[in-house]
Amino acid sequence: MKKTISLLLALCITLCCMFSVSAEEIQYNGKKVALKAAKGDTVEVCVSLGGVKKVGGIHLVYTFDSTCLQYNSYTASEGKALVINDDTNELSWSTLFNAKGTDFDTTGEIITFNFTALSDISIDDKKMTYYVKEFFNADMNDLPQTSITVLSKTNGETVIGKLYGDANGDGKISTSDALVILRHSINIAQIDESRIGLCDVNGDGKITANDSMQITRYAIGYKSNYPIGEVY
Ligand SMILES: [Ca+2]
Ligand SMILES: [Ca+2]
Repeated sequence: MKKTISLLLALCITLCCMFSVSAEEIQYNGKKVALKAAKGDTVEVCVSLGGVKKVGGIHLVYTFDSTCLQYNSYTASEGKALVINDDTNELSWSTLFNAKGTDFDTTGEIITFNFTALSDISIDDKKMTYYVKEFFNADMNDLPQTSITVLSKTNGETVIGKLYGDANGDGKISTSDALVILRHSINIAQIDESRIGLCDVNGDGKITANDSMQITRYAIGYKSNYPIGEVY
């Protein structure tokens, strides 16, 4: 019975989402990179891009805590410049893609920064952030399609970060998370205490069906104005 109610609610949410598309803005301000390492570990920070059609280029800036991370080198399949500002501990990377208007899409890692951990780093620490300083020759209407994914690997193993909206803790955002939140909001089941903080994705201080709906929208492919899928 509970399962049937849940499925019906999930179906309602999905249908609502399909008829409520709105213009959404791109927001890339100081996103946290999930890191987890022990002193001496090799830490790689890998960047992937998707949907960059009609974007001429991109300039990303990373800020990191140099007391616990030592920058070593980078490898890039695309890239024109890398500047390290020692005063601010900023790594800067720019690339120029194909001319505006041509189809260009890339999957996989396009640049990887290599670090050594100088001390232990917990998954909850905020030791590195990144933001997009500039898009070159970009059509603003196309930017909402552009996705930037930054993952870290410690000794070759991908670090699974705590993500906003990941109510079931599997490291991904899916409609299952929306269902977990919906069940919690109507008191059918409780969310694990360690993940409660991830579930108020619209930031209104409550966990409600609206959080569930926002996650469903995200999971079925809509960009969100809320930090769903971002590292907590
Ligand atoms: Ca999940
Ligand atoms: Ca909420």
